Amino acid sequence: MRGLTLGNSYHTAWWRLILTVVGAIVALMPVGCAYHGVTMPTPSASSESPTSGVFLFGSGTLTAPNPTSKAMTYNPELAPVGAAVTAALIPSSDGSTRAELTVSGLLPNRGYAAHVHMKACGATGEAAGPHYQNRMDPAATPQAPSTNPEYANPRNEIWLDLHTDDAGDSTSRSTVPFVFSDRVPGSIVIHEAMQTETAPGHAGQAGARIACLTLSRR
Ligand SMILES: [Cu+2]
Repeated sequence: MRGLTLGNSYHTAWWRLILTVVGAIVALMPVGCAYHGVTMPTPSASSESPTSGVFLFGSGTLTAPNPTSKAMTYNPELAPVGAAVTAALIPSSDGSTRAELTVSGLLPNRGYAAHVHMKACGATGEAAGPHYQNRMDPAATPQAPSTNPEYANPRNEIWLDLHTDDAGDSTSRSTVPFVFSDRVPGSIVIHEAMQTETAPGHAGQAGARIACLTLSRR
C-alpha cells in the first residue's frame, strides 16, 4: 500500500514536470515563431520585385561554342579555353544596379573591353546582339548599332572594361543609375580591343567579340 502510494506520487510528480515543460514549450512557441518572422530575411519570391529590379548572374569556364556552354570563347588565342569568367548584376533599392565582372586566366597585363549585351551567347559573337541600353537609341538598327555617345556611354550601358594582372586575372565594377525590369540583358561580351571607344560615331565600339558569358536570373 505504502509502496503504491509512493509510486503514485512519483508518477504524479513526473506528469507535473512533463506537463510543465510541454506547457512552457506551447506558451513560448508563438514568441519563437514571431522572433523568426522578424529576423528571417524576407524571401525574394521573384527576381523582379518592382522596388529591387532583376538580379542577374553568370559563371563558367570558357569552352568552344556549344549549345550547353554558358561561357565560350570565339578566339582562344586572346581568350583561352579554361579561363574563368563570373559576373553579377545586383539591383539596389535606390534604383541603381551594381555590376561586377571577374576573370581569371586571360592573357596577362592586357586590357579587354567588356559590356553587357542584349541576348544570350551563341555559336558566334554576333548572337549576343547589341549592347543593352537603358534608354534605347532610336537611330540604332540591327545593322548599325548605336554609336551616339548620348546613348552609347557607361551610364546608359554597362561597360566592364578589364585590365589583367601578371596572372591574367582582373575584376571590374560599374554602377549604373537604372535597374532591369521587363527588359533584361542576356550576356556579357569580352572584346578584342583593350578599351571601349567613346568618340561620336565610334562610342561603344571595341573590335571583335572574343568571348561571351550568358547571364541568368537569380
Ligand atoms: Cu560589347
